[in-house]
Amino acid sequence: MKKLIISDRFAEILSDIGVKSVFTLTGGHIVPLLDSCRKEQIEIIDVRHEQNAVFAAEAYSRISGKLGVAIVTAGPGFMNSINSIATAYFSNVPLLVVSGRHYRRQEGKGGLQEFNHPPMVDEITKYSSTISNPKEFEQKINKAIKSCFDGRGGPSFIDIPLDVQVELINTSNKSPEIKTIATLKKSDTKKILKVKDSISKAKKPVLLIGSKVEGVKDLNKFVSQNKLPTYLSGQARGSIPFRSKYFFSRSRKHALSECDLVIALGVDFDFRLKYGEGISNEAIIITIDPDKDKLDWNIKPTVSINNSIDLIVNKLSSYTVQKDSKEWLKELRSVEKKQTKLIDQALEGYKGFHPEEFARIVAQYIGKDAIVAVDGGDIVSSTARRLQTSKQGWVLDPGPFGSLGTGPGYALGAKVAKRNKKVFIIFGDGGFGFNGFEFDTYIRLNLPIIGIVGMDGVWNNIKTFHEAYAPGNTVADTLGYRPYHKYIESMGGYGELVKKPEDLIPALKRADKSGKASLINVQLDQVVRKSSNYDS
Ligand SMILES: Cc1ncc(C[n+]2csc(CCOP(=O)(O)OP(=O)(O)O)c2C)c(N)n1
Ligand SMILES: [Mg+2]
Repeated sequence: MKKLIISDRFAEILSDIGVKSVFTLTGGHIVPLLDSCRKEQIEIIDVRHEQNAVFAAEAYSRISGKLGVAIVTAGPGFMNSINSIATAYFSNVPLLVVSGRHYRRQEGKGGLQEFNHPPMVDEITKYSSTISNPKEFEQKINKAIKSCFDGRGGPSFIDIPLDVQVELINTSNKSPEIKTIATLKKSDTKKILKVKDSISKAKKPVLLIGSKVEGVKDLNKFVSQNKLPTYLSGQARGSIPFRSKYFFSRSRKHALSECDLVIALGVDFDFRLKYGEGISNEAIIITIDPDKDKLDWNIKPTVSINNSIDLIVNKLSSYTVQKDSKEWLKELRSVEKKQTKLIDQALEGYKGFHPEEFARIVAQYIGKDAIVAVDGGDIVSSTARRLQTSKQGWVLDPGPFGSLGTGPGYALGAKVAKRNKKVFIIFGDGGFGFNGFEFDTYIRLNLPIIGIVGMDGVWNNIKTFHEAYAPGNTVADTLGYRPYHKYIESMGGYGELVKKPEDLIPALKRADKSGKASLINVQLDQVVRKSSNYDS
């Protein structure tokens, strides 16, 4: 037993569970917490908007596999973080948000920034609570941290009154165990044999990979051994190599309507999969998910296994199945080719700077081995589809909550987690406007993150939808062309405007060479494309 003030014990726990960096924007209600992190030699990364502290903590968690932690001040600081907490919740990312809180003796008196935070985030956290009694600290912080890893994982929230942060407590030195070791249940073994049997009988199998496949060691072996055409959700990008002959991205609709078997690993059958409605009635559906509620969300699975994906895939990949998928793979490959041709046709003989051309060049430049945050509408969907990332989870997209503004925070968290890796952000010009001011943080902290803005002068993704709703009468859809690059330059970063496709790669090379936080602002034509998803 030893005596520590609560904020010191808090920092000690973070250290014990491997947290090396925390993200924050300062405020009077969190000074003791920040001071204790400093004493514990935890790196403190301070940003310009609390939203980005939490987005950064999310990316830190996704990229490093450690718990992401954000510390925000009471009242408005907390309020600013809510969108990001929701984003992490819907993307199932383990994350601890800690907020300061007014003195206990001021409760109900209208003190500065007095607010009862936990009820606001109950809906979007695994656990949320106030630590008002110092004696409850160990138990509550343990519960908050452990809850982050429940099921698929998600954010937890605690707030600690300023006076409680400096209370002395007796502590036992025991910090929470954050990783539980998954074990096979009896019923799982039977189900695994059923899955194996279904795979061997299937003539037209499809593998869908959603989230929670980070660290699934035998995924590639499982895919190639069973010759499974595989489709990845945004968050699963890089789970199988871009060049794998089982990697497919443009034929999913066709595959699902024609298949006889769907294996879904950590998949949400939400709007992104048309609520499961496009799946052939003949298909056997197998769902494997650490989150029980997701096993039959919008679908009726034939077999469902509620366990760690790593464990189940490991067992499944110990079987060798003889099967011939040649015809099926050929069929899907030809659908992919047709789709690619359709997109590329738009570029044939095109005179200006088409967004698809931007997507092609940017994806080519970024290559396989960089982390990419994506933040925008149409420009992001076109570019993300072409990215060749072959590292699990290294495309950081906002997930199903679909918030704009995630890019700067995500890139920051990723760069802090992996300093020696290149980190890019692909922005729409709309997306850039939300949190582009974080470039100041990159400049201050000397982080050479490269942003690329696809500047088409409009909120294109919504303009397209609006145009279909009220042809010729769209409103609130115009941004115009702006010198975003000059703003970065004026702050001490590197910036360039690019207007021609052939100038883009040289500009990116110069940005890279500058070693500075950079923004390449790419002026594109405004081209109507159908990518919105509001009608289903
Ligand atoms: C915080 C937030 N506000 C509004 C939206 C609605 N929205 C989705 S896409 C989009 C347009 C994005 O424009 P831009 O980033 O310029 O990309 P473009 O579609 O023009 O390529 C908007 C406004 C959103 N998703 N998130
Ligand atoms: Mg735009």
